[in-house]
Amino acid sequence: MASPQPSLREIGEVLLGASSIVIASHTRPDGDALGSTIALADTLRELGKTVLAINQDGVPPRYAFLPCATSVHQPSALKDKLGSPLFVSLDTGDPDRLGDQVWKLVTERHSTLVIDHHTSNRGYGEVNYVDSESPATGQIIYELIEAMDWPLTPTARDNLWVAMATDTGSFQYPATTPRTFAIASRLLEAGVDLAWMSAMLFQNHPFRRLELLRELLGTVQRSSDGKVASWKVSRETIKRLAIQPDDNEGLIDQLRSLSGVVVAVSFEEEADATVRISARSKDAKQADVAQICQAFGGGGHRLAAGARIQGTLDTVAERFLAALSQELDHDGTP
Ligand SMILES: [Mn+2]
Repeated sequence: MASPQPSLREIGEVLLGASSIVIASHTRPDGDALGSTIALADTLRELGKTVLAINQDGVPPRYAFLPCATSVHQPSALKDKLGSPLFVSLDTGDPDRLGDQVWKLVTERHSTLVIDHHTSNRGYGEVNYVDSESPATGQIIYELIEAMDWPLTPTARDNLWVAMATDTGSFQYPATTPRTFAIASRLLEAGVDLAWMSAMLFQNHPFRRLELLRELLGTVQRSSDGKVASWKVSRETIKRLAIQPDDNEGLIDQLRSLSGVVVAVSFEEEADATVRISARSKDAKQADVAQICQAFGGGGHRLAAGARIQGTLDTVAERFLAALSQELDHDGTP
């Protein structure tokens, strides 16, 4: 069972007490998962530790620009060269999300440190630092570096910026706090190249993403009250455009950004007659999408959740949108 929350300094001491360390984060890694991993790994290397950063899926092309992105390896790189390292899991609420190869490594070791900000995290390590109020794991890593008075390397600085900028939706989501801006300000003072960083993050998309958007726009549906907007994409289209898993990241905001829309939903046909649903809410009081997705076997956060349902694209969309409109009709708001 998880022990009471340790202090950041205690976490720092755990890290200092290990001579070799493996750091991993969840599969299909995002900016926070990768940014936190690279930043912590670089900091610990600076302190003389032997560190290996791993991710079961490696670094997707979209994040290849991250400083030291090539220092993140796939689990096969581990072999036996590190002996019995301390294992650190970052930004991963559920150990299943580390991927089976990484999880196997964890269960072979005895010491696991978990640092995360997912509310659902039950503390599956020997030591767990879970701060669900933090908008990004990267913000926790920054606080750790500061609490320990460790040097902020240029690599850590840039990667922490990416972690925080992406997980806060460019400092827009409600979990963003004054502290987030204070840290962002310090990272800028320390030399983050904001123009380059923003160009890499937001103006560096492959053309096929625009082709995908063109297809999606042709399928837009809006509920009669205008509160739900959705679109869908078939397996055939995904194949024809050679769409990669990351290509649609953030596109759904085109729907959520509409005036009057409370929930945006994207339906994506997958192999095995399954449809992947992504739902984004603007207002958790009117629509808690985590709850709706849980009813379909999925999960997530109140404003961002998902599920996978068996069925055809049209039948799944119909079922999900019907459940959603019922929820919106009974939201209890005046
Ligand atoms: Mn995160």
